[in-house]
Amino acid sequence: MTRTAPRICPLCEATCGLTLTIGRDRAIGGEIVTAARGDADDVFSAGYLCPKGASFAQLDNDPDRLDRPLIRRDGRLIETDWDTALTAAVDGLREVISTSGGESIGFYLGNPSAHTVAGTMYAPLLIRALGTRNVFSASTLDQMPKQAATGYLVGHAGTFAVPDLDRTDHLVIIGANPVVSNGSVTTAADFPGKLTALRRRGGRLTVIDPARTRTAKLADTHIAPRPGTDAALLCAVVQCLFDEDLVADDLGGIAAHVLGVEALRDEMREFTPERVASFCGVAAADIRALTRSIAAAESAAVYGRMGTTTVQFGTIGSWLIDVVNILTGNFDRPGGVMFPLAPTAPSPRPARAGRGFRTGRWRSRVSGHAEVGGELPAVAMAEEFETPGEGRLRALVTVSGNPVLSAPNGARLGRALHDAQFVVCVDPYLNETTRHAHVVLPPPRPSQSPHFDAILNNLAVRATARYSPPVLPLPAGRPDEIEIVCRLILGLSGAGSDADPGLVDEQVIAATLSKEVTDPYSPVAGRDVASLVAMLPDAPGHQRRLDMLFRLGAYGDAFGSRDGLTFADVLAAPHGIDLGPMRPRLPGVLRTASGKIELAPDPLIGDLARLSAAVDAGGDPAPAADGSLLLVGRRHLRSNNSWMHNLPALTGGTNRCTLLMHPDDADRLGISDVAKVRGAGGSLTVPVEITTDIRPGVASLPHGWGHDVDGIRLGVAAAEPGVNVNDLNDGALLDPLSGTVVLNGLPVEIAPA
Ligand SMILES: Nc1nc2c(c(=O)[nH]1)N[C@H]1C(S)=C(S)[C@@H](COP(=O)(O)OP(=O)(O)OC[C@H]3O[C@@H](n4cnc5c(=O)[nH]c(N)nc54)[C@H](O)[C@@H]3O)O[C@H]1N2
Ligand SMILES: Nc1nc2c(c(=O)[nH]1)N[C@H]1C(S)=C(S)[C@@H](COP(=O)(O)OP(=O)(O)OC[C@H]3O[C@@H](n4cnc5c(=O)[nH]c(N)nc54)[C@H](O)[C@@H]3O)O[C@H]1N2
Ligand code: SF4
Ligand SMILES: [Mo]
Repeated sequence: MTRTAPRICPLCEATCGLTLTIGRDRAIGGEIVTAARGDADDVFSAGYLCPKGASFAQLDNDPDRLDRPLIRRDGRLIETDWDTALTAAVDGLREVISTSGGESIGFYLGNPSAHTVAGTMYAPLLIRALGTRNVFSASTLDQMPKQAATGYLVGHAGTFAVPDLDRTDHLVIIGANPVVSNGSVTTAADFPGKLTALRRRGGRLTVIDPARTRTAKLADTHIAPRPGTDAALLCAVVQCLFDEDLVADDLGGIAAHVLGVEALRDEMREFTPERVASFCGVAAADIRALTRSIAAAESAAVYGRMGTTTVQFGTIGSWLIDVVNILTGNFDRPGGVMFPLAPTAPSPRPARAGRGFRTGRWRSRVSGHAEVGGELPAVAMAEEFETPGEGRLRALVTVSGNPVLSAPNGARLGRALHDAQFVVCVDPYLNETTRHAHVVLPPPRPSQSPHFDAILNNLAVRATARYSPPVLPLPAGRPDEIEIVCRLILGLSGAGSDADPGLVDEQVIAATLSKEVTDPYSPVAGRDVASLVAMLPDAPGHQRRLDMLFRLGAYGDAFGSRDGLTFADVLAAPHGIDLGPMRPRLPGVLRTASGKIELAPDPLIGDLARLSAAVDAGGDPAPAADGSLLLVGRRHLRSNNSWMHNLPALTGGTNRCTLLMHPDDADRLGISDVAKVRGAGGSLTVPVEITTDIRPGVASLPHGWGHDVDGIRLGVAAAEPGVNVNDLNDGALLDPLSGTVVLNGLPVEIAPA
């Protein structure tokens, strides 16, 4: 007997609806997931899935997944029971707090947390309970520059404008490969299909990428710049818009909400296409043609990702992308870039001046890196452990992170964790990072966990309300990830790790509603908190919170005072509820101090001098005979950062850890099959693939590999370990405005092995 159940895929930002097949497994005498296919009825993804989603069953049943918690005894990690593990975790952390203070605990939040209820709705509460400002995450290996740029522009670092993929006439993709990544900081299922649809309706696709990626191969125009130079190229686009009088009349209708156009014009004056051309490795005529094609399009959306953020000028590059959208009249309008409105986001309030966005509210102890978005650079973790003195890190809590592989200089971090007083990892695998833990608390299988995209819905190109309850029951006494995190929170707060985890939710509910009822613009203004709480369902805490958020949100029933969504409605719609396309949201979303879009904020303008100096120094040196190349990253459709190399369905074939090089470079350096690559952080010997799909002077190596260390339990991955590209990187090159490390455009030396 088999049955099926819908489940939103947790494996990337596309949030596809899956249909899981569930059957009895004779060996375990219970139900397991046996297959996954796309859910044709899902209101968001309409049946799309990729190979990762299709391997859901293998992921769920991976024999290397930890079922029981681990605790370190006499130097070895051994299995234990949940009460012992949770008590040990809380006691160990409290001990560090009492002897060295809360600041001596670091917290690292990894990528999969963006896809779990525990990560999105509970991890922030755990950070608060730890009481530390030493917070690190994958954001400073990823999109923090976009957050900072957005913060300066609109006053809030989480209010992103995303490309209106379904309606745009010209999509300009810079430094992203959504045909492989399935999109990022833009949630859209079937990104490849949307690109095809764009072409079919007569629209244009431009891709700017030093590699001729699968996305670039779909483009009408592919521009291959030198890595790390997009900010200069975008300055030239802006300069050209002003110079050729291509700025949209009234900025497409939003000029009243925009400050700083003239200041920006002055700042861009020197960045002519002719000046930046050799630095960018792009002909001035091509930059002018690009500019004119964006300005001439009925609608256009410029979209940038990893290739524009994890670079030396990441924040100004991210800023300039939206500057181009704004100047060409494509900001906050259909077909341009727009602000999504998720069903659990607070319902829109009238425009008001806010506090604006600031960084540097605190600084890292050793290098003095500025705090950005409440975080310090992930690459600063190791030195914070190593360097003696007041405030030294002595403990680390990780939730869904593998920074030893995913961050530069992981070997150094690994040594620091090995010597740390206490390390707690909430993670289902014993891997390169968690092998250093004193306690490992594994979440259950995805099939045993609920799913709701509390973060990604805020980035979705179309609003939907979708929730997946757990598909399979938890074994008795086995906490889910929400309970694991709640029990840590309660243990740290002194309530005891055995207190009712629902207390955490009730506190959030009480605090949220108390604030809402006193806000004159809230849909529940003036109402009685206790009577609102009484309307929430008798259900698990996270469902009570979701019910509250839906009912307070733009599509909600305002706790019975209007027609609208409740959690019960969403639960009753297993394939989701469609809430329509994005709608204009200016000026309501603005929270800058001026209450306007601040087009030329001081910190960004200030960083232009650094860019200008790089342009002057840069030029396009003929590829040096000594083998200096710029290294970029790449992703594979059947890979997911560092943690999905353990599934047989996803390994082998083209999913290999190889160095891509252009034949001109390979010939010049005498490289045919294996190369030695040296960076500031170390060197690696790597198999080479020679291809014209990469710009001369550039090489590409994927990340997340290097599973050849002792003490991990990843049998499949260890059989084909690959090398860890981040061992080449000493983490010293950062985008100063966001603390984000350079992962793309890293200088390396390449020689035959
Ligand atoms: N050179 C280079 N380095 C890069 C990048 C690059 O392009 N080039 N990309 C960067 C980017 S964009 C990112 S986001 C980071 C990612 O880096 P991280 O976020 O640090 O780590 P991941 O490699 O995604 O590892 C995820 C961890 O989460 C665990 N996990 C999986 N599912 C769950 C779950 O449901 N719950 C919990 N608690 N844990 C879970 C896995 O076992 C694994 O240990 O890597 C960055 N590193
Ligand atoms: N299959 C798969 N999907 C994934 C992931 C995965 O590991 N595998 N990871 C997920 C995560 S965590 C993220 S953050 C997203 C990332 O999603 P994307 O950003 O779409 O993915 P990347 O492959 O990193 O694309 C970056 C592109 O930038 C190019 N590039 C490098 N340097 C430069 C530069 O200086 N300028 C320009 N213009 N381009 C440059 C690279 O050649 C590459 O094609 O993908 C997510 N989806
Ligand atoms: S694109 Fe693939 S990994 Fe991403 S959500 Fe869809 S099925 Fe899952
Ligand atoms: Mo990422």
